[in-house]
Amino acid sequence: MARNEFAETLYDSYGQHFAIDEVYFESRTGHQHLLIFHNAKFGRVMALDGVVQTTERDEFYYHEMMAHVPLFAHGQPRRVLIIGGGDGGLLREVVKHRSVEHVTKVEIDAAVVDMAKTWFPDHSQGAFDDPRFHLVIADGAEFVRRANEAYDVIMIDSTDPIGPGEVLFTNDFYRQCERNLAPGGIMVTQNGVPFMQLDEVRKTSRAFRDLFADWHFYGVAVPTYIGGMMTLGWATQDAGLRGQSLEVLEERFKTAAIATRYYTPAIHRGAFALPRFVEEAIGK
Ligand code: AG3
Repeated sequence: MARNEFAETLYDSYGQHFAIDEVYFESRTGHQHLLIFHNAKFGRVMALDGVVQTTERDEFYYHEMMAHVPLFAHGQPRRVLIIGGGDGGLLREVVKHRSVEHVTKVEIDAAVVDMAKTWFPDHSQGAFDDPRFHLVIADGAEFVRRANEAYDVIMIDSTDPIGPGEVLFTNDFYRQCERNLAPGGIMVTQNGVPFMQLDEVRKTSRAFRDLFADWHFYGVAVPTYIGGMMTLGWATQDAGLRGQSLEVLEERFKTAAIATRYYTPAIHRGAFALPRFVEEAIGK
């Protein structure tokens, strides 16, 4: 393939470029444009519609923070729902928790799951074959509208709100998720890089305000989600879970004996401290 550079198209006047050593896969899947290539610094890279979704080298920042913050804050998560996350990296972290008995993952694009199994085996590390795991290929918004479940944690591992991911940022979608949470349940969301996408966090905060007794955002600076830290949304009816003490988190983390490369209980606590401009945008 006569192509040796990938230029991300997420932002108009600023962006990141990757040298491509080799293109492994490229296609229009029916839902989106999928590209998988190799880069010397980041290893295998997956882009959807011109936007980097995940890379072998830095995926652990995002997947560990999206999984372990709600799961350790909850304490006894048994039922987990993942919307999106076709690459399986988030699922890998979720199934490390022994209390989890059931994980459903709803992915709109079967091609992403298939190609991730082929090209990103280190993301899922066998998690797609875990007996607790159920894969549903469907529209996530449709799924939660029809579902009548009680999940302990719902994780929205979405693309940006452009194309198939757009509906996963609407008030109605968040309302349907809330309806499918068990008492003490927590929802976490991918909410963009606030320096670049402040409106996303602002819009989501307005929706959360109407629906949840306790909501906030927490940060993680993922190298290939350029523009500084990304915000992940936090929403629950249980106001005690966000402030879980360091002692409790340390104890749970130790007992779980889960090996991490980014997550620590101290980072968990600190991640909820937000820059002033983000606090202002979300009205706190
Ligand atoms: N989905 C989040 C990609 C967000 C990219 N957005 C951005 N850089 N603003 C990742 C899927 C990983 N499982």
